[in-house]
Amino acid sequence: MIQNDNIIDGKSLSQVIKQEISEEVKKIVQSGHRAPHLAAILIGENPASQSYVKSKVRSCEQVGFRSTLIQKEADISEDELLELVDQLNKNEEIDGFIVQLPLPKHIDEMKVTMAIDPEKDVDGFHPVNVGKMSLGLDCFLPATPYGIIQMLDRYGVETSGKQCVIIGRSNIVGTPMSILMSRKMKTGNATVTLTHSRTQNMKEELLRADIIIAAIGYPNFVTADMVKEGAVIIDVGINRVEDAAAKRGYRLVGDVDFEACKNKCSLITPVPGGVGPMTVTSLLLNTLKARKF
Ligand code: L34
Repeated sequence: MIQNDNIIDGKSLSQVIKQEISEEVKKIVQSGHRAPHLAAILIGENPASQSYVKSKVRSCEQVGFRSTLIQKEADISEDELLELVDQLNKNEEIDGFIVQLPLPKHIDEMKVTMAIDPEKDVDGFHPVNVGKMSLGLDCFLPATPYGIIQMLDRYGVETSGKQCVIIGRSNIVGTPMSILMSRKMKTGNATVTLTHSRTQNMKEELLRADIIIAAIGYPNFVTADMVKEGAVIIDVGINRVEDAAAKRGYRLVGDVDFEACKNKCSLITPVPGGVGPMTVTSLLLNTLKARKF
């Protein structure tokens, strides 16, 4: 990657990886096979979910994948959704699929996740994939953590023996990230601290960190006084903050006070253009992996 500042450019890196994926797709198609095919189920009208799923579909087109978007009203019953999942499990034309979260309150997210065939679970959310990840077995890694690992790897961030402090213990980011960063492998071997809402002395914990991974969904939570000189900062937060001056009426801010922290750290991911695009690209990598012959 071309580097002329201390920004980890997730948008550019995702373009590079998409280019690599499209080369693979060309080879698949040239050898007479059909291209990988991703399906996405989108329930309801959540604007953020709509925008993320749209970006996933657009990215499929960019790399030559087939994609199918299934949109349903927010009042769909849990049984209907489970039926839809079952159809996708059985559809041999579809290699992998996702159910975009969050789901409406009357639907049990874990029940739906557990209904997905683990071999088509390109989000890596099914307990079988989470279990395999914990044991270091081959599996689908959840897209956001997978994207972060690739950013650290391709920007040459040394993680072995480093202090990594993660903020947030969600099933889709904080918890899997803590497992991956402590694994005995390249871009792993870190000493991991998983902090959360009950953590005492958050500032003290963060000041020890060589690598900070912020995933709490609280705008500008990490301020410059909480960051050690030279630390690497990965900002997973995508918070919509009202802004009358902005075109869409809001702007996106991360969990980190970017402007203040960027002068103190050695590397930092921006929001937007950091972890978000890498999440989408990692989903494509999982779908490529799911394509079986
Ligand atoms: N099932 N649900 C399922 N799988 C996922 O992997 C997700 N996630 C998270 C929410 N729910 C999910 C996503 O897709 C978050 N997420 C996601 C995907 C893409 C982006 C952000 C979050 C993204 O592209 N962000 C852009 C800005 C987008 C905008 O303008 O709103 C960025 O540059 O950060």
